[in-house]
Amino acid sequence: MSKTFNFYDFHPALADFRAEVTDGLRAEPKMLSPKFFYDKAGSELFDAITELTEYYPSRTEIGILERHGEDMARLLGRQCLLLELGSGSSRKIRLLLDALQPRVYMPMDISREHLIGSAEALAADYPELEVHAACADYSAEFEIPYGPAHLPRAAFFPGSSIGNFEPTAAGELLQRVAEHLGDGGRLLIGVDLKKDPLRLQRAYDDAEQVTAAFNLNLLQRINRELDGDFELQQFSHRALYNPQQGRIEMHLVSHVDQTVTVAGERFSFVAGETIHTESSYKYSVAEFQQLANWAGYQAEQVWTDDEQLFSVHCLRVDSRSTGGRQECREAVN
Ligand code: AVJ
Repeated sequence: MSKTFNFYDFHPALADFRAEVTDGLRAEPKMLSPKFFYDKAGSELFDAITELTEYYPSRTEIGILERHGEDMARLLGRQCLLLELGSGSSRKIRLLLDALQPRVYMPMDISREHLIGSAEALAADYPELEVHAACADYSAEFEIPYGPAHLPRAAFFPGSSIGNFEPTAAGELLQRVAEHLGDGGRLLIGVDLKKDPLRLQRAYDDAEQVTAAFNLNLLQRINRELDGDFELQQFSHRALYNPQQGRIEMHLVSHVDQTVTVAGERFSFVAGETIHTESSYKYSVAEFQQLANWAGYQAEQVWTDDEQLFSVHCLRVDSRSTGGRQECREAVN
């Protein structure tokens, strides 16, 4: 076992899940946040997605990390406190640990069981490393539960999970991360690139229907945790690329007119109506650098694969670089 393994539980309360879901189902159009995908079954389905032929992001990012990990480690600096947002199975960080040798690794994820299992396994494999795992929703304000002031800070935010946020919210999240890092701190972040819409669409609507199961699992979770009565056969998965917004959208489409009860409240659907369950924004390198600039970072380096499918950016917190007056939306459009 490693020197230190600590676990901090800031998992959102069931009451918050209930309030967000019922608000989202009352809204027009209906929507649910993709952060709710990741219960135990959802995290396992997501791991299965990363193995699919069609889903290029994970394997492409891993290829970039394998190829350029040494350079990345040099930029981030040894002996740092390393925060990871959305650490999931902590598979990618392993590619950097030998070169980076951080003092403290602080994985943060909303999926509690998945986080504990992965962080414990990592702590066992790296006995010199102090591991402080935090179950938290990083889309809201979040705390750094353990932060010795003398350690330089870095953050890792892989997988293009930043794409789940509307550009304005993405900029605000990057700003909050910058505040935690402090001036001179570095953020290594994976960002999926704009590309052929058909390729994108296939990545989110695979032949084996794993992504469909991942999307529909959200209804099952609501049935179980919020006493819902969604009939899963009455909904289907839809993924489409929205070129105006530069994002993949995932929806659950109601096959028929129907009424569903969740947490004692009734919600009506007309045939063809959808629940918008996820957006996954895609950025060109220049668009993302502009967003980063707006959030108070200097773009330091960017790595891509040969096919230009995916990018990994190294950003340096530089509070003078903020494009503060400019609207974040403008920065990316
Ligand atoms: C984990 C948010 C990066 O947007 O590609 C995969 C989630 N959704 N297939 C993504 C996801 C459908 C994934 N992120």
